[in-house]
Amino acid sequence: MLSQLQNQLSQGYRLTPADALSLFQSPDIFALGAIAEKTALALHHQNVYYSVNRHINYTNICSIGCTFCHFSCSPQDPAGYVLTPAQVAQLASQAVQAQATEIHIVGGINPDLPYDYYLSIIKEVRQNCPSLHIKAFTAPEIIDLAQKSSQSPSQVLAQLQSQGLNTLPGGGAEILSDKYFAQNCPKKPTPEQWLEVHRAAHALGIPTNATMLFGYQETIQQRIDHLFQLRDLQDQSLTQHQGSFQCFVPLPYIPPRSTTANADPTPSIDALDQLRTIAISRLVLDNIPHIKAFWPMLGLKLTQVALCFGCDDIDGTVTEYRVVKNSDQPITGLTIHQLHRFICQARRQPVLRDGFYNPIPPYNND
Ligand code: V47
Repeated sequence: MLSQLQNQLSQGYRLTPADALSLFQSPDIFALGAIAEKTALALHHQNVYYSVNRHINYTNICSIGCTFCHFSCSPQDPAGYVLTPAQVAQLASQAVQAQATEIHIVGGINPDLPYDYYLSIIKEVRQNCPSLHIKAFTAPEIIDLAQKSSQSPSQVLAQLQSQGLNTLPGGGAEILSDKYFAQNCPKKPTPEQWLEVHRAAHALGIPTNATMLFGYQETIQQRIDHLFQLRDLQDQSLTQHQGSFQCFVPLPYIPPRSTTANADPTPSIDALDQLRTIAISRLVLDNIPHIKAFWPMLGLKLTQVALCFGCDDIDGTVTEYRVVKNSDQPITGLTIHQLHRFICQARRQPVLRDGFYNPIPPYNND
């Protein structure tokens, strides 16, 4: 199958779910990777996109309790925190001083935070940082806001947009399967609600991202179904709406620190499975322009390899990352210089981008 696939794809053939299953079963990881790499090169040439950005988590208090999440804590937990909108805006201003062009703001589903709190975050960041790209709030947060304000997700999105929201991040999709959600995150807004929020955002002209959490309890068939649901929604959005998915972000499951530190040195999800999943994502999602290797979760070494398996984006400098940890401290960011060197080592061209993937003239830092 792999020997013919490259030709078929170049003639516009679209993979079927059965094709994707055979690719997951194929032992030839390098042939698969080469096809995904060619596909990415045809779309983006040598370019690898990055942003100067900061991830801000305004609260870790969450009432949802997903079994895979080691970031959140219950409303009663003393380790819980909430940043005020002014504190979020201050972090955003600091990021701008450090040349950031994009901010990624997400948090837990905190029952004590009122609707106005979220509007104030966007409003205050926008007032303090007029030209900063604001990517904020996952689909479950938008559903929570709709419930808090007795509005539809579309009305909430329109209000956030009017305050200065630019795009939505892709979190909260996990594996888009009712059965998976019932097992691992029964209190979370459903897969259909996740799709509804992204559909509504696209209808309002708000571009969004999509994630897939893989390597945690799901079957290969569920991964495939997830990818095809995204491809179907994107087909609709591209024909009917102004907005669409800009980027797909495959997120490998990271176990809690205590598990990482135990006697078993083998990772819970193997590197080849991660690369295979990334390559197949590139091939199935033929209508989503960018595939992101999110280095805080993939790790830097595998991120570099992922650039040869279909990825063309590595998120950015990040500054700090709290959702998963590789020590007791948050993951700290990379400098622009480090990102450049890292991308060049993979024989790719670093391209600083804005939040809509427009290239920004690079800083003179080589
Ligand atoms: O929705 C939670 C996942 C997501 C774990 O849109 C975990 O550009 C691995 O969505 N191991 C949040 N993953 C992160 C996210 C994201 C990250 C980077 C860029 C973008 C983007 C989006 O992280 C959650 C969940 O699916 N997650 N726990 C874990 N232990």
